Amino acid sequence: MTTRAARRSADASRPTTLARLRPLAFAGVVVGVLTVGAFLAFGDFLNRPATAAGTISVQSSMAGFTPAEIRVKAGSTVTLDWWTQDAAMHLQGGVHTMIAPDLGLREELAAESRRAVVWQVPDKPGTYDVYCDTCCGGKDSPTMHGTIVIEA
Ligand SMILES: [Cu+2]
Repeated sequence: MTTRAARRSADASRPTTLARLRPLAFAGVVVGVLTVGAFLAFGDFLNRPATAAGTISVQSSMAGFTPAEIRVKAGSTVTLDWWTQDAAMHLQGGVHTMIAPDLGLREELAAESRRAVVWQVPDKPGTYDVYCDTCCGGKDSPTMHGTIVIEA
């Protein structure tokens, strides 16, 4: 056995304080990372305002519409509980928009606000495009598009 190998094996059999603390530090880092990850993943969900029965909660953000697909019944009246946490400085005119030309839908939502949009759904079953044209590239950005599905 060389001197160096002997020293290494002696060190391994006699853990230092640092070596004993290492698993603890690692566990702390893991818990921290998971906590941050969970917050990022569920933060929107936790902050989401409670929605009354029969209404559809729709969030506008820099990620587009959430949910990206809104399903409604043809000829029904629905209430969209529409909200955003975005600040005015990020939005043209200080608003998000919800535009579906084929459905006669054109609404605005002020920054950091929430409003109910009572919408008489046209009796036109099908799948329609809806978009926001006041942020993040607007109509030209795929991210700013959502889908409205009108079920028969
Ligand atoms: Cu927008």
